[in-house]
Amino acid sequence: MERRTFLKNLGLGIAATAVSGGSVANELTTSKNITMENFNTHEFPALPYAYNALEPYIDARTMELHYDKHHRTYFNNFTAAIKGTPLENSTIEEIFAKISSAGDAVRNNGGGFYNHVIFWKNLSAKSNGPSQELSAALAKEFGSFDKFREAFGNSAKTRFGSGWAWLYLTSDKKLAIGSTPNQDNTLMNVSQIKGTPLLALDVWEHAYYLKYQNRRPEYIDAFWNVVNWEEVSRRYKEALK
Ligand code: MN3
Repeated sequence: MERRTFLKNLGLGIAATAVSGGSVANELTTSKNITMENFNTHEFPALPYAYNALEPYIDARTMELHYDKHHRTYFNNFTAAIKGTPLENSTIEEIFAKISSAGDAVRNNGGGFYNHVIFWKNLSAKSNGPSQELSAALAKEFGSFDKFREAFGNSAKTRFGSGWAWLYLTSDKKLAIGSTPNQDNTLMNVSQIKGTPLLALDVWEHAYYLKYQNRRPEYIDAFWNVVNWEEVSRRYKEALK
């Protein structure tokens, strides 16, 4: 099967768009509910690879439970929580911009739904480096690529309890690193750190406990082997517009 067809069958509008340009892009951007990452709030997207694709860094059993149980439950609960509310047909950005008035069920499950979609897409068995553009911006902001990784890793390692580490672009187009608790993210009006998410790392125990038990730092170090820099670079370019 051709790559494009394969990706399309998986429901990966973005990847197909990136490969083909043109007609698919037009089709997707005409829908009001689909935004920067072609994010459809009414659809549970397919995992963009097999459960075992990220072995040995992230094991197949963890991926299966994480995607098919944890992530799916967030989606189902989000769908139930937002149904019949004024935000039901809003974009995910609009929902997060008003999240303080949407209630805890929408906040926790909407965040859980969205954050994992970003997370799956920024992982890949084939991990290259960032684009020249992003690479230069990371070096400028953090000193070097290694220093960026160290700062991001520290943010992930020091998040107390459950949450997420982020590389994000602030409204004044600066790269920044930070973490959010629970299923919050940088698009939420309640978040202390705000901007467009570029790279996400799930540091809930369910993301690593089967393989790494309590050794979160080992999981974080392994994560760098499976970062989909192509996707992170695409998001950066998109967010700069
Ligand atoms: Mn998770």
